[in-house]
Amino acid sequence: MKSIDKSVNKLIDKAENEGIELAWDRLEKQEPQCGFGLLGICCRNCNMGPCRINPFGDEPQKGVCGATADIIVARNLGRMIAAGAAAHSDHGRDIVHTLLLASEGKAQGYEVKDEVKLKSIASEFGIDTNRDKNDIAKDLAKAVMQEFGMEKGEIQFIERAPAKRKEIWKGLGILPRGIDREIVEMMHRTHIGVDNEHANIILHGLRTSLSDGWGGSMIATELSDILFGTPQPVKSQVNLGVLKEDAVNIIVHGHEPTLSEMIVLASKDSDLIDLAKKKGASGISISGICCTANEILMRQGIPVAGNFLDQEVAIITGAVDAMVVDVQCIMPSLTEIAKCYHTEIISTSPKAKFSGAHHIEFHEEKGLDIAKEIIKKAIDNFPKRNKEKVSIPDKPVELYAGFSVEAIVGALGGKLDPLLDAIKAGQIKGIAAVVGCNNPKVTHDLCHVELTKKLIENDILVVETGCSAIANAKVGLLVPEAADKAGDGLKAVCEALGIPPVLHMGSCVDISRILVVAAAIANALGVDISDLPVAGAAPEWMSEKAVSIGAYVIASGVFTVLGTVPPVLGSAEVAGLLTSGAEGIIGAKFAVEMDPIKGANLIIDHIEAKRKGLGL
Ligand code: SF4
Ligand code: MSK
Repeated sequence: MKSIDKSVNKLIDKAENEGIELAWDRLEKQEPQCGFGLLGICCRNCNMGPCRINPFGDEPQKGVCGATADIIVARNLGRMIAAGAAAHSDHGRDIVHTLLLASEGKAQGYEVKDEVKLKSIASEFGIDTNRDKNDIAKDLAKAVMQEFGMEKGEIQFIERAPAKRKEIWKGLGILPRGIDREIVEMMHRTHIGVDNEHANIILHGLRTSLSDGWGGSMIATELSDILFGTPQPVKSQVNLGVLKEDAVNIIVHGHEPTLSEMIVLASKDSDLIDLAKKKGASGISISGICCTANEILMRQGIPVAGNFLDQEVAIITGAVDAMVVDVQCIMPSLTEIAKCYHTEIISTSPKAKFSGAHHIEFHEEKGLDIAKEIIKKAIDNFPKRNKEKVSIPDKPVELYAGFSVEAIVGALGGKLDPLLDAIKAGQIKGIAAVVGCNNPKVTHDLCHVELTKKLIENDILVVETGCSAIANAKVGLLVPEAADKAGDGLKAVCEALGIPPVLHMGSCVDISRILVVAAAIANALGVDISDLPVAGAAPEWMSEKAVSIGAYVIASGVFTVLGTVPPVLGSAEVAGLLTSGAEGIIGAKFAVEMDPIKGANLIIDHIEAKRKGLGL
C-alpha cells in the first residue's frame, strides 16, 4: 500500500494506467539506494575526493585528507542543518522585507493586520510603541533585519527561553548569534581541514538549528501574524475532494504566505469571478498543498488539497487549472506531469524556477496586480480542461485549524492555568508535537496517523504542523468529535473546551509556536523545558528543514522520535551522541523508530518518566 488515503491510491492507479511516473515509481527505480549515502559516509567536500568509507573494512578507513567516518558523518549532518536553517530563515527574511515595504506603503495589498501583536513584538525589541502602526512596523522590520547578520550579542527571541535553558546554551557556547552567521560558520567549519572533531561540529549544528527555531522560523511566524493576522480557530475542509468539477481550481503550493495571501485576496475580485463565469466555470476555487496551504488555512480557512506526496497526484485529477508555486518542497517533476494534462505550473519566485513552468515573477510592490494576472492565467486555462480525464475521487473531510498560541490561551480562558491544572491532575498526561513531511519510503500518512492515534488514546494532547497536520486532518482527527478517540482524561478536557485532541498550529516555521508554548509552560512551573512531560516526533520526515527542526527541538530540551533513519549510522560516535550522549549534555536526545506504535510507546514512557520527575 502506497498511501492510507484511498483517493491517493486511486489516482496512483490512474497515473499508472496513463503511463505517468510518480515519486513512488522513481523511488523504486533508485533502489537499492547507495549504502554510503544512507550511512552518511561519502564526502565530496573537496576535489581530492569524492571519498567514501567502507563500513565493513578491517582497518579504520579515512578520506584522502584523513577524515574519518565520524568527521564525514558530522560534516554532512552539519550541512543538512545549515541548509534547513537557511530555507526557514530566508523565508523569515522575505517576510521582514514585506513588512518593511508595507510599513512604507510600498507593498500593494499588504498592511499590518494585527496591531496588538505588532506592539507586543516591538516591545521585545525595545521599540517605542506609542506611535503610528506603520512607524512601529518600519522600526521593527529594520531591527529584525539585524538579527540575520548580527555580529555580537545573541538573537532577541532567545530571551523567551527559560533561564535554565539559556544557561545550558551559554555553558556549551551555543547561544545563537546572527542567523546568517551561524549558517555561514557551519559552511566554513565543514570546508576541508577546518573543524575536525565530530562533537564540535555537532555542537555548532545545534547552535545553527537554534538560530532557525528561535530565530528565522520564529521571525517568519511572528511577522506573518503581524502582517496577515494571528490565527484563530477556523473550520475548513481537506483532501483532494476540495477540488471542484465546475470551478476554476487553483492550487497554491510551497511555503510563503506573501504570495498565497495575495492569491486569496485576488480570487475575491468580482471582475475575475465574472470572467471565470464567462468561461463556463461556477467560480474560482483556491486550495493549498504543503505549508503554504497551512498558512492560508490557519488565517483564512482556505481548504487544503493535500500534503507533500499529494502534489503530483493532485495534477492526476485532471481538475487543476493552475498550480502556483513559490519555494520549498515543490517537486521538479510537476512540470513533466502537467504536460499530460492542461494544468499550468506557474512559478513565481526568482529563487525557484522550473523548466517547463510559466514564470510570473512575484514582487510585493505589485502583489495584488500580479496575483490577479496569475488568476487570469488560470481562468484562461479552464476551457482547456479535458472533462473525460477528470477524476476527483473523494468527498472532503472537515477540520479545525488556527490554534496559534494566542488562540490556545484564548480557548483556555485567557491563561495557561487550566492546561497546567489538567496536566498536574493527569487528565492530560503530556503534550507531543507531531510534525514533518511525507516520505515515499514509508506508506503515505500511515505513521503520522497511527502514532497520533496512539498518543491521544493515552491522554497525550497532540499539537501539529506541516504535512503531519494535513495527514491527520484527512482522517478526521482535527475536529472536536475526534475527542471520542482520545483517552477519558483528554476527552473530558477537549469536550469542556470544545477543541479537537489534535491541534493544528500551522506551517513548519510555526513549530516556533510550539517552542513558545513549551517555554511558557516551563516558565510557569519554574523548570526547564527538558523537565516537562513533552516530546516531539517526525514520523515521515524527508527534508533538510526537518533535520534543522529536529536539531533545534532536542537542543531546546525536547526528546524527539524520528520515523525515518537519518544518514548518520556510518559513525557509531555521531549516532551515539545524538541518541544517547546528547541527553547528558542538553537534556534531550533523538530516538529512531520506524514502527509508529513503538514510536508512540517511547513517547508515552518518556512523558511518564518526566511526570515522575516533576512529582506528578
Ligand atoms: Fe575526501 Fe577529505 Fe576531500 Fe572529503 S574533504 S572529499 S574526505 S579528501
Ligand atoms: S511542507 S518541509 S514536506 S512538512 Fe513544510 Fe511538508 Fe516537510 Fe515540506
